[in-house]
Amino acid sequence: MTGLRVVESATQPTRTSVERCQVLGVLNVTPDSFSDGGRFVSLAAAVARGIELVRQGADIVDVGGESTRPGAVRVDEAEEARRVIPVIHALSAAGVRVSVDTMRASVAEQALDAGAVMVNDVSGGLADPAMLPLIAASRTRCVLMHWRAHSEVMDAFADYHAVVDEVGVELSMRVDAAFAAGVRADSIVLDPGLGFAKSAAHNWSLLAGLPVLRDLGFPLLIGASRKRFLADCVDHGGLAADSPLDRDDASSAVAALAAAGGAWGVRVHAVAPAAAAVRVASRIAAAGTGGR
Ligand code: PMM
Repeated sequence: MTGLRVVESATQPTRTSVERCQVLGVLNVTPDSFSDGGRFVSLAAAVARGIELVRQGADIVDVGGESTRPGAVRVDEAEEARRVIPVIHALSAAGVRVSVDTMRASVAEQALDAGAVMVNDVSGGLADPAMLPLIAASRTRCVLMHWRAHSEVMDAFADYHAVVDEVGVELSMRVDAAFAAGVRADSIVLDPGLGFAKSAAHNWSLLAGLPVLRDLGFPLLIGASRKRFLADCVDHGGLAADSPLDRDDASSAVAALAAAGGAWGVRVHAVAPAAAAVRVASRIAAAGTGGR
């Protein structure tokens, strides 16, 4: 595998097989996200949903104010902040661990001030040159996701010869950029970015390639929930169309398998079944290490 760098595990946060995979519950405060857009746009509805996600088993609530579905047009910075900051403030004040799903350093900074404990940047620091320096200065945990272009045009970039290797190399480049900005190794979580400039076949290959991506030496987050490629696995009972909500069972199956495969976390909309799935994986892993 040329170019794919494996980081020495001694300097990286390690995750033993019995630690439980983290569940990130998705809270999109957007009018237009593909599966939950428009449901939680009022502050009260969004906060109530965030608390409900924790009750269902979310370890972290991932709050986003900008849709990244294929073809989505960007919102401006002020509008994104207006959507997410009050929600993050209220949830953090209620004791919820919140991450902010944003590509903008200014929004991330306001979110950290409002109590967020993690920054989830789907562009891996590519969209805003101020993001990695902010992560370094704040010493906050960050998710660097594999990303090639903004959602409006990303489908044109779904071109790979060997998707797992190429995503690994491109993630390693983001790690290098993060290190150059002063980000600490133990702050970094990597994410292959399922659905972002990826075809269905690419997404399946990346899931199959989880062990290769783990060899990069960083915790891995997997975001398959409700994505279009899962429609293949859904029996529509004879109906032609499916909706994103029909993909929750398949999403939970991916959560279980990702957890069993050593993922640090899964990002899901339907938290309760995914929380059960990762706990099942954790029980099996624990039994396997000491039950004989
Ligand atoms: N997917 C979406 C949004 N944010 N963040 C990470 N780290 N990984 C993902 O796969 C990811 C993400 C798009 O899904 P949504 O519109 O349902 O939130």
